[in-house]
Amino acid sequence: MRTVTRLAGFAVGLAAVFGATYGVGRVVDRAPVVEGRHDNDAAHATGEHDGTADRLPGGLLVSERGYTLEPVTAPAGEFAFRIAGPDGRPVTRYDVAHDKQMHLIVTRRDLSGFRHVHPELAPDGTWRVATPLAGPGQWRAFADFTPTGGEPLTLGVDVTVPGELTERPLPAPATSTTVDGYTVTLTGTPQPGRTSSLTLTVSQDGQPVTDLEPYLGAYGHLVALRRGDLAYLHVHPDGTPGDGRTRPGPAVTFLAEVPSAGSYRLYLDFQHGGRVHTAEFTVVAGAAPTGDVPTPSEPAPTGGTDHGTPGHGHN
Ligand SMILES: [Cu+2]
Repeated sequence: MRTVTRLAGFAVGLAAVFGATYGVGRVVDRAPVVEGRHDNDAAHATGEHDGTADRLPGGLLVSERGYTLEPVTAPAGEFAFRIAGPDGRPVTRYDVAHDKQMHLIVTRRDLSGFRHVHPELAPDGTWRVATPLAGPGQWRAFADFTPTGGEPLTLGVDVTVPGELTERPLPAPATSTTVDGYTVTLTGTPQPGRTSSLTLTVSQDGQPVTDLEPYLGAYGHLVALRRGDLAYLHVHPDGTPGDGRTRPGPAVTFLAEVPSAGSYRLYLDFQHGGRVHTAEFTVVAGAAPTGDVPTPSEPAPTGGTDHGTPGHGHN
């Protein structure tokens, strides 16, 4: 099927998504949230018509539009890389998006070991961070960034950490998980080719958490990785702190559209008690409805709708 990746309220197509949401992040950093909403709407509107939905999901390529992710040999305990620009030289100027110039996400190829960290940029263009690679395995590292003067990009590269490998089966789909003493519940099921609302609800000791803390300009960050190729979707909530309608929990709602049927691993980063926690879920898009499938509130988007029929998974 066509690779169609849309996020209602944000944009169509991953590149457009990053542009739109990162644009919001920049604006929100300076506080005028209302303009952020306009950014969203504008990006969404243009995305409907400019064909960007045909772009590949992010993270599948090590080099795209002239930019290349290059791991750099680093001392033990450190992970380092550069982004080579169209002129072949390391990029040293980046736009801030969601409070950071660089977001580095890693998982093993089996979708275990997820970490989302923020490296430091050296003047020569080398990014360094205490290694997020937690042990042996075949890892995928995603660099999510916007070079100054360029478009947002997510590049991916494989990294092998030698040692005894233990393949971890993908956890079964579930609608509830626990992390660091929090229980996080997922409602909603992604449907390929159309918009789905995903709501994650956080509780602690049986009580709803109503004082989530903004983390990188939002009450939650959701990354979705597709099983099989680790196509990368970086999704953001429907609403931002301080916009007058978005509450600090217990629920954080995302609007997402996955590019195809299949299994995805969702990683929700949220901050509470001064710490960032990551809740993980396996979801199956395009699975038979379980009686709990939300009804889209708007007409199905063009381009791929005919193939996203619930009940026809293509695993
Ligand atoms: Cu980040």
